[in-house]
Amino acid sequence: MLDSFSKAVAEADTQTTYVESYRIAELRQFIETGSHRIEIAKMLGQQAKSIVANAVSAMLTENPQLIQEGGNCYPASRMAACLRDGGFILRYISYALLAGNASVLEEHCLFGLKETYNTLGVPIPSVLRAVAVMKNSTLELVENLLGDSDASMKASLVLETSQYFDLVTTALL
Ligand code: PEB
Repeated sequence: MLDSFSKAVAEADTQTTYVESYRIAELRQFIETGSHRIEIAKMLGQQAKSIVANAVSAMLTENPQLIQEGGNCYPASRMAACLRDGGFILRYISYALLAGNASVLEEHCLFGLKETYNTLGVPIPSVLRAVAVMKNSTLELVENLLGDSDASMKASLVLETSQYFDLVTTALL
């Protein structure tokens, strides 16, 4: 599991060099975005329940068979597992945003997830739909949170957030 700093150091160590100047520039940019990353992580923690609940309920509205007998969100214990999974995914995305690096998301959440879902019969298209709704609402919340802060910094954090969601999708395809 890496963050922006450990990644730069590990890479330099492998090459037995000082941290290269383009990496130094990336670290400078990472530091400049630091307080925004903290704000985003805090906001996601506070909004997680509603982000997840809205996404799962949108998914269920479009596909109500999931909560009927035989559906993967039936009975309530499976529904709870589904909400919990949505929360896990969002939480690992918040860690990646804090770290400025996807490895925590990839190694601790996404690794083997597709296989787990296939084994359990969790319908992946429905997971993808819930993730897509979480992505849309999270991006909107991040945009609002960053308000009128520096436009390019805001754009790059929104893009980074969006890329972490895309990693989730790619891992499940
Ligand atoms: C991944 N999800 C489930 C299980 C695991 C995960 C390991 C099996 C064991 C258990 O139930 O705890 N666990 C989860 C995860 C991490 C982790 C992401 C990351 C750290 O440790 N069912 C649906 C929806 C979808 C869903 C489409 C969006 O119909 C999820 C929610 N996951 C779902 C359900 C189960 C499950 C388990 C319903 C229970 C399946 C079952 O018990 O048959």
